[in-house]
Amino acid sequence: MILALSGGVGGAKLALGLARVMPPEELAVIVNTADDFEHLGLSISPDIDTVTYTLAGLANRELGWGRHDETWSFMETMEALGGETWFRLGDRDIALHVERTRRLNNGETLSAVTADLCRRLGIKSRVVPMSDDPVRTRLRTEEGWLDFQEYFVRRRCEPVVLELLFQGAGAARAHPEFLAALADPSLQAIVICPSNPFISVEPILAIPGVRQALIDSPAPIIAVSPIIAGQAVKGPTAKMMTELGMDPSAGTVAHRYHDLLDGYVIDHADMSEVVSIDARVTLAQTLMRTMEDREALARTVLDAAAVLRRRKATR
Ligand code: FO1
Repeated sequence: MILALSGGVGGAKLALGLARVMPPEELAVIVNTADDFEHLGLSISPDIDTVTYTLAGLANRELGWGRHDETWSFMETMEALGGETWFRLGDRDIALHVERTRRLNNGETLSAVTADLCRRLGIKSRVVPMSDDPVRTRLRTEEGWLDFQEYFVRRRCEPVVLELLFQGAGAARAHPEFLAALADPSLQAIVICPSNPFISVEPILAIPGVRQALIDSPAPIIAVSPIIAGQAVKGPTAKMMTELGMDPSAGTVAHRYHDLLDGYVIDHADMSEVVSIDARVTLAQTLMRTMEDREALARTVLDAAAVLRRRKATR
């Protein structure tokens, strides 16, 4: 089995690559839920939806979120009625939010609803929320504290970020399937996808016991850099790093994961970073434009993990 930690668009791309180059039922994706929020009376889980739509082949690849087969009558009518339209909800997408909200209000857990919706969408891999307890990213900016989607969508990541807070992380319980996978001797690799380390990966690591369970796991941990030549492929990663006083580089991300990494995959453009990284580095093309790119990077990650597993076993 392969475990992938994912959030956002980059994570979903690699998760799809992995699901296509291995038996998809042997892949479990642990998804960040700290981007979740309540909006228009709906419980919205963007990173779960990005992975779900991507694995189901329904994702809008231009936007990086939502569905490709979308219409916008609901949003147009909300506009006409003076409702909130800064967070765009397509007509098909909104059915998912309405149905998930109904089931959560009926007392089902986020993971149970997610598993059932993925089954209905024909997804063979497991998509598991990092926790069924609420965790919410909040950002202290020069304009005060902002909820995540307020910062990310409404303000288009413009405010300068001074501090991040994962509200509720300290009281959240890692999902049992997540912890069971980490302890499973048949686990072949733990892949930290090329997601934003601050807003997609660190909320997962902030849950009590997760970091230690990762370190104790028999499986090697291999991350893919979300930064190529000092730039984020998508989203505010590099901007956040600079604002938080860090050098926006592949090496800095590796240092953020410090004691966790056995392996690290960086782009050929970042070859000079190799010397500063305390893990087994693999150079690859990490920009995923095509399906072939996604599959090639996934194969590279799995091959590197196989080498690391042999080394870990002999230690
Ligand atoms: N991102 C935007 O930049 N603008 C939007 O209007 C927007 C709507 C949206 C609706 C559903 C959904 O699942 C995601 C949506 N996103 C939108 C993306 C979302 O904010 C991000 O994918 C994550 O929160 C960050 O990874």
